[in-house]
Amino acid sequence: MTRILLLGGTTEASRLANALAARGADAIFSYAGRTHALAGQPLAMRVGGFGGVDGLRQYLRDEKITHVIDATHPFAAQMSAHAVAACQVEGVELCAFEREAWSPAPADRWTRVTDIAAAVEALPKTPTRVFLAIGRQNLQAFAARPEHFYLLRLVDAAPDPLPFPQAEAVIARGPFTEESDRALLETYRIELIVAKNSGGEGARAKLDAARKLGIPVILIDRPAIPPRRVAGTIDAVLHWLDHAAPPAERGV
Ligand code: 3Y8
Ligand code: NAP
Repeated sequence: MTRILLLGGTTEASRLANALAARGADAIFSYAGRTHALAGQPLAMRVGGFGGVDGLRQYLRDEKITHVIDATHPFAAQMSAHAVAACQVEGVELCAFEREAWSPAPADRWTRVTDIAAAVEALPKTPTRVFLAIGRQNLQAFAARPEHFYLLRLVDAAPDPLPFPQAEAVIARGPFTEESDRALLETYRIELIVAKNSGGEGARAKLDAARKLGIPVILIDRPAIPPRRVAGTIDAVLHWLDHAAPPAERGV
């Protein structure tokens, strides 16, 4: 009997949840619980970490999960690594539902960097008005460059004071549109964007607006994730679900 754990937190995960609900799949949607007022899902939901690889293994056994779909964000590398490890040991089928990384159009003015620290390094030497569109978890690294003005976009209001003297935060939960992001860039007279190469549709509006306005972008590459099966479309995931090897006989 197929029982699915869907590791969510992206636009693609929400779309896949609808497709699974439409076919009456026995599936549980999992959020980390990173934000308040999480978007609802048409599946049973669980919220919060599993307690590392061992906690996830226990959960797979307790819930008799036969298939895990990792539809987490490309920067949720720890969750993805834990899913690879736990499914391997427990003999549970795993498939990632991952969106392509963004690649530049001719008019894009992108500087690709490998990680957050490299993005800080790549900031201009002269004071600049920066849209720091990387969320909340990695802001501390930019405290080293207080000379810039930072516009932040957070899902929830920042609990503690921001780690730099010149900053403003807008509170918004995407997906975003090109026109609203263009208005944001113009209102705050943004001269540079720092963003993650998240891929997908929900976060790319700011890059399309930047291209139209001729604003340069520092784009952070995705972290490495251990090898696993990857599907790029909902149909490919559903095909895998229907044809993946039956769950290996698991010891009691
Ligand atoms: C908690 C679920 C859906 C999913 C929507 C996508 C699109 C909108 C764009 C910008 C970039 C950023 C951030 C972003 C986007 C989607 C998608 C995406 C980027 C929610 C969500 C959760 C999170 C966690 C949150 C992080 C933060 C990252 C903001 C829900 C809304 C910057 C990533 O305050 C915090 O701690 C926020 C943390 C991880 C990155 C960070 O390091 O701060 N996402 N985002 C999920 C959970 O608890 O499991 O709240 O309902 C989901 C979405 N965020 O259902 O339609 O699919 O990518 N999310 C990035 O890509 O750069 C915003 O502002 O332009
Ligand atoms: P992460 O760094 O890869 O994971 C840190 C820990 O958070 C994991 O080890 C796990 O805790 C828990 N966790 C992460 N995703 C989970 C999920 N879907 N269900 C249950 N537990 C989860 O993750 P992150 O980057 O903080 O992302 C957290 C959530 O936000 C994910 O759902 C992700 O899809 C979403 N998101 C992240 C980004 C981003 O930029 N990172 C962007 C958009 C959406 P335990 O070790 O205790 O099991």
